[in-house]
Amino acid sequence: MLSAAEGAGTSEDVRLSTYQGKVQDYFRALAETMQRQDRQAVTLILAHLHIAECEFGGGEWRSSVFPVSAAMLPPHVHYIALGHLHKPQPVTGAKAQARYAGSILQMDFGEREQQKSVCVIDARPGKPATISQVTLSKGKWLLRRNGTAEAVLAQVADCADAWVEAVLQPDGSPTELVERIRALPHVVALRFEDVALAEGGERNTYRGLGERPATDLFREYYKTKRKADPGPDLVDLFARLYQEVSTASEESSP
Ligand SMILES: [Mn+2]
Repeated sequence: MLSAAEGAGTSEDVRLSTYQGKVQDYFRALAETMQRQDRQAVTLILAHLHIAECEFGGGEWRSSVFPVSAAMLPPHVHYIALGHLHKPQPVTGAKAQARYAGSILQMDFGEREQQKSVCVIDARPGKPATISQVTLSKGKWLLRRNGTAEAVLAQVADCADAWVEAVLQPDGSPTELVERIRALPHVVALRFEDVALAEGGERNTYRGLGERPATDLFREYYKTKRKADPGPDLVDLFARLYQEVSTASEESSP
């Protein structure tokens, strides 16, 4: 919606309000057109939007879409089907029935607790649409399992209907056991728990090599590899991923 020329040389705030203004104009024009045309028509809107009041699933590419308010969605429409957020949810602040059906698969280990579903919309002229949510039961789940290598191996050995992230306690488990877990075809990630976090210690964002922030270390590494400084977007992305990985063992319970 924003041309390169509109985005170039402007601040993030200006780009955000330009985008929001365009979304609002677009929906106004759409609503007017619908009003002028057949009043007995079934009206549906499909949009790829980030509604600010809604919740992320976890695996979305967060920086790629500006947020807009639910209040911008037009009224007098049977149903507004939204995409972008992976968590299935209704849009409560909208003036028409609006929902994110959500992704049909768990796209990230952060979405591992989410029951995925699809929506069936029954819309007829002159009546409110009815929405039924259908739970999806096929496909592979994402699971995270924590514990000693022995315990994790026992739990995940026959989890063939899931993709598993194994988070092992760094308790000096025999390498042979760790390698057996790693070799399981459905174990897609294996890492060791952070001891300080597991024991409820203060999270130190700067842990690692000395006392230097991870982003500094990343900048230095990038420079040695590419002979140039990383762009601010890349550093932001790194910081976000680093943060996610650093907090991952905090949110999981054994
Ligand atoms: Mn998207």
